[in-house]
Amino acid sequence: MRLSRYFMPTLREAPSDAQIVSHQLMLRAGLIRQEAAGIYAWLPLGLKVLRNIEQIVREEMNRAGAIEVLMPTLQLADLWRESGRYDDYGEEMLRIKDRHERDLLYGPTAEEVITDIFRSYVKSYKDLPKNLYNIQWKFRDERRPRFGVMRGREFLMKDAYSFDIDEAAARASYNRMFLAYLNTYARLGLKAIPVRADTGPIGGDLSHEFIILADTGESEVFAHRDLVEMGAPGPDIDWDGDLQPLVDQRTRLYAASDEMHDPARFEAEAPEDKRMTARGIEVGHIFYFGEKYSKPMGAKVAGPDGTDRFVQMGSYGVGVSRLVAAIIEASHDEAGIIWPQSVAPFGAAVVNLRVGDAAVDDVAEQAYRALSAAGMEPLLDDRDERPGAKFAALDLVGVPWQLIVGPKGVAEGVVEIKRRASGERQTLPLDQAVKVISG
Ligand code: 5CA
Repeated sequence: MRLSRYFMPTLREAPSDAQIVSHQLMLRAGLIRQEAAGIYAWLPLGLKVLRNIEQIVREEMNRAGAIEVLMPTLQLADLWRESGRYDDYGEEMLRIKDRHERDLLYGPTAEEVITDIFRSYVKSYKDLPKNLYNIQWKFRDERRPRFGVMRGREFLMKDAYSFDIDEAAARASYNRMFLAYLNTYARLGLKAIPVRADTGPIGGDLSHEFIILADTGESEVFAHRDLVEMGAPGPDIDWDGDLQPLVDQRTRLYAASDEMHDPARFEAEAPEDKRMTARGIEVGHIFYFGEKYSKPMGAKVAGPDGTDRFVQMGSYGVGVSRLVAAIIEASHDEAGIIWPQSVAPFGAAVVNLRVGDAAVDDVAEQAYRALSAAGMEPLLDDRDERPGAKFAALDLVGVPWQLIVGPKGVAEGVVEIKRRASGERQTLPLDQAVKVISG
């Protein structure tokens, strides 16, 4: 992409109502624009990052055996009357009437819709287990939308729903999601801590939140340090095998959010030097709730003995749009965003320091083509701007590498590369520079 033709509206100053650094940087770097309280338009750069995160979430869901569907944003109120949640959900639900005076709502989550789909088709235990997910916009009319996309009203969620014949099988489904979540966050460059959680309006008796540490987070977490340091299980585990030991290894170490915290247990289970109290951002939440929806909505399958039973369900949410902000909270400096390579909107930027100088333009074009050929999806800063302004903009938007082409280097047959995360610089011939960047 040539920056001279792109749409990357950066701002010198963040609007004064942006309180946390991720919100300030998302506005300044031209990732989002507020359209109404808690409702945002995604500008080109923000959309690229959102799509990259979405794709990693999708790949890890698929790897764990979940199957993608796409449910509508608008749902029939009648389905929610069946589950009993239509009245319970309260003011957070955006209620809409169509021209036939039928009650609709903008889905805040999709347990009812997926249960309706499931009950229409699946009739036998032989078709289980099933895990269906979608990545779709949700709406919750939050009382206090704030911090940009961190707590929006309209937000993108990955929500998965598992269906099993009995509790043991449902726990196996829960375990697959538990571990898939850890792998997902690791690929996003984040260290996520699974903590025991309250189930809230989703209901059920087994639940974990996934929290990444950040001072600006809305949740307080109490955790054993060994859990914080423990890595993700990695993609090569036996997804059809017994995952309980891998889950137990993590859940036996103390970790709780504020609502579930038990100070006496914390002290008993974690020695003083291992006790960590910190703030964090909830980037995922998983629930096992058994028959909570299948029973009132009549989602039954025939068991091996021929008698019908209600399916055991769980649901599993990832805050995809919130993750854009969460990654920035975890990875930025004074100059701007530092994207992990896996979600970066562009892999590298070629900075032409003297646009219009034939020799410099030529090397910049060569660099751009070589990085494109290496699959780096580069940005070419071919704007007629001062070098300082170019560096400031590229540091702000957080492209992981800058490849800098100036007249002096060109005369000597070299270019300079700078790694955004560390600021480390190297001067190299172009072909080697491309190798280092795409390495
Ligand atoms: N049905 C379940 C799981 S599919 C559910 O709705 N869970 S949830 O309420 O915990 O939401 C899942 C995730 O969505 C949360 O962990 C959070 O990361 C994200 N999320 C929730 N509310 C918002 C919001 N207002 N703005 C941005 N992200 C949100």
